[in-house]
Amino acid sequence: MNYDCLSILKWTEAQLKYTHDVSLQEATPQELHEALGQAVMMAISDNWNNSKHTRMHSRKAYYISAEYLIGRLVYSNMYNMGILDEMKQLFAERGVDLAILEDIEDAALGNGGLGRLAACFLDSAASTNIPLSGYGLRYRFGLFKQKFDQNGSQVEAADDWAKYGDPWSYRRYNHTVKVSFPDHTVLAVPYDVPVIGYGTKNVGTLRLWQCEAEEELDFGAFNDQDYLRALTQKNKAEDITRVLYPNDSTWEGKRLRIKQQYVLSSASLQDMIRTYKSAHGKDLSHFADFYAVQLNDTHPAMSIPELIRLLMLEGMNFEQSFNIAQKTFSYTNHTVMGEALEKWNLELMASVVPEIVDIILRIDAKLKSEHPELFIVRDNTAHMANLSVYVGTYVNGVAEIHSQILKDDVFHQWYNAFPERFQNKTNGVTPRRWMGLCNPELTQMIKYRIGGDFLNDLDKIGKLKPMIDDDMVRQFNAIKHQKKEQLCQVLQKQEGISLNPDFIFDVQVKRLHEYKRQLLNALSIMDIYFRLKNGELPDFQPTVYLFGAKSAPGYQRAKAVIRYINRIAFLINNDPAVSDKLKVIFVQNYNCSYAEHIIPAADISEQISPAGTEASGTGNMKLMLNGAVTLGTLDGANVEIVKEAGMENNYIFGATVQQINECRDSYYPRGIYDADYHLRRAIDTLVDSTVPTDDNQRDLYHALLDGTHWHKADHYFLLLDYASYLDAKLRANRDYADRLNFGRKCLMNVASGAKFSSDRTIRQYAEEIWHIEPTKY
Ligand code: 26Q
Repeated sequence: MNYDCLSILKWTEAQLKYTHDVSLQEATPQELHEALGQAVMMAISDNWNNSKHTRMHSRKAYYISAEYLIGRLVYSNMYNMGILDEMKQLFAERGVDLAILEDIEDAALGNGGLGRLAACFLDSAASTNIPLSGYGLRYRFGLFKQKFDQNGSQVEAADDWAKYGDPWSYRRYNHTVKVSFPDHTVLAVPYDVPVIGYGTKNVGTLRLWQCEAEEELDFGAFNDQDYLRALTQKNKAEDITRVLYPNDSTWEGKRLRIKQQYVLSSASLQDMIRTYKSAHGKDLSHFADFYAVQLNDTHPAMSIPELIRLLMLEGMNFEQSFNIAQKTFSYTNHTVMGEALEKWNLELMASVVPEIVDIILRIDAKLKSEHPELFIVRDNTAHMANLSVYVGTYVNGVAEIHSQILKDDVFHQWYNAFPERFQNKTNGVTPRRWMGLCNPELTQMIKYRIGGDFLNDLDKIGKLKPMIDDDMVRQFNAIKHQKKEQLCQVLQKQEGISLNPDFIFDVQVKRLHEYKRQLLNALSIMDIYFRLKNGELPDFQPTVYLFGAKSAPGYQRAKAVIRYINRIAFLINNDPAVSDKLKVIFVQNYNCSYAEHIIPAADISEQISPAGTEASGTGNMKLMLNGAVTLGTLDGANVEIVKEAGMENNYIFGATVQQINECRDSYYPRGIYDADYHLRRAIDTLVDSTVPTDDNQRDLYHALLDGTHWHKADHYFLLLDYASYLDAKLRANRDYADRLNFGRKCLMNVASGAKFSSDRTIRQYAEEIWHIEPTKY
């Protein structure tokens, strides 16, 4: 805190001078970013060092995650340091607009919710002085960049995010560790990223491992003029952290993925054992007294057998090592969908990590001797979630309803055996990035009204509630309009589209997945379009439906949905008959930075998964905090959002978990299709010639009405929920006409957001799972 902005500016100028020989005004955005980053790293270095030393001897927690979706760091780092405004000012005085750093690419070392949650947690731990560090992988290529071609199809491009350098990490070669496979040994080289707390001197650390070869060049091969062979070891090592797997919520068993997971697990645990020894000496029997490890889903679950293996190498027996591992680890589950749960074939695994398989088999034998009804290994397959429940202290879901489903369904037998292990930790988001940084206008308004900073104590935001009056609503509406104008400028620049900021902004931004039901949204838009053309909706308030989503590159159904939405967008946006009422935009390359522009501008937040499928959602929280009303099902954290903000201030529709379970066996979507003319007309556009169609769109049609060999018809209940969805959607649209009343609902959501700060979440992990205390400064 109290960073000296003028020094940072001077250092930036000096860096630019001696690395590129340019002035502040001449520098490219990339050069400026690099120099400013280095200057900021200098400014925080004492605090960072101090934070490491202060926590050296106390009990700490580690978050191990295969994904960290940290986004762009330059603004958020300066924001958390409390210097962003002053730095902008200083640069502006010298003729440089810091907005040029909008050109800097995101660090997207994650797919979606799970990766962004990890980033929010680190921000919150740093800001609340909780001694938590992160371990992850430094992928050379992050999540692919997305474009749409002429057909409206998603096209992927490599995301070489660090091609201009990465000023936000230090390479710490001296802490390199070795990780061995049967056919080669690789180096895992750590890169440390500072995690700057807001309103504190505390700076946490995210340590990302990058794989490199022990010998970069095989001189024998080189001398034989076999240049390709001379580089094989280098490539083989670097392949491991070359690319982030772009799947979200579907599991794929790949050799390279096991290698990634093992490097993450082994390198992190070797590193923890090294730091343990330097702080507490050689006797590792107290390991679990000083270290708590949180597994972000099962992606790092090989850490469990790896810790056991490492402790046995240090001379402990299996039982002792097992007990330490059991006390050390806890596991967070992020999905209930069977196809997403990691299950590794044992032969495949044994060909990559044979010693890990041996230990898993020993753990499985122990389990079966104690609990014959349970298993980790079955049909030659290791179930990583079961391993994580068995060799762990706690297992948690990420929203109340999700944690309940874990107990009732997914881990029912495990719950019977170990009821005390099951917990809930409802997700949260960092209010610094998702309010303070992306919506300074709203933040200012609230600060002024409740008198003082609330971004590191979001409970204070509740003070707004009794103060909401027409005057505040008008001010809120004006701010919302301003955020829409800003978004319109971004959309003009990024997509070449002009929009009217007076429209309702109805937003669905999240990964593209069948269970998230972007297709349901699209079908309702087609229905509304036809009705508008027929003059059936005379009072319809002009609305833009905005989508942002990436599909896994091999997920044909999801890609067909993207194509379909782009095609209806083309149809609707070019139809003069509705041009003053309806627009559809699918933005390209939706990412963290795009989210920071879209979310503050949203009026309506679409959270429309069938009840019981979305573990929590976190976009729903970001949108709520920025004053969008939720148009959603009783799923994931939506349940808690409307509990806090009131059903009457949101638009809830659709079947409940119970209702879905009750109707599942007799569900007959074709009956609904036959009985509902409007719905039928919308669904038919998947196969008739209203928009260009193709085999994949026909496949969507048949999946809805006929089913496939692996799923019954309409597996995600679009038709079941359609009528109540359209009803809620049109109700929200009608309500918007009363601007004061609608604005009041929005503000009630803002004022009810306290629970959804990840500061609350991380404190609960610290108290109820890790049993650690904030560091005192
Ligand atoms: C696994 C194996 C092989 C390849 C890929 C994967 C993989 C990768 C990422 C599987 C799943 C994911 C990501 C899951 C995810 O983001 N889940 C979301 O987590 C959020 C944070 O808890 C929740 O809010 C969302 O509801 C949940 O969908």
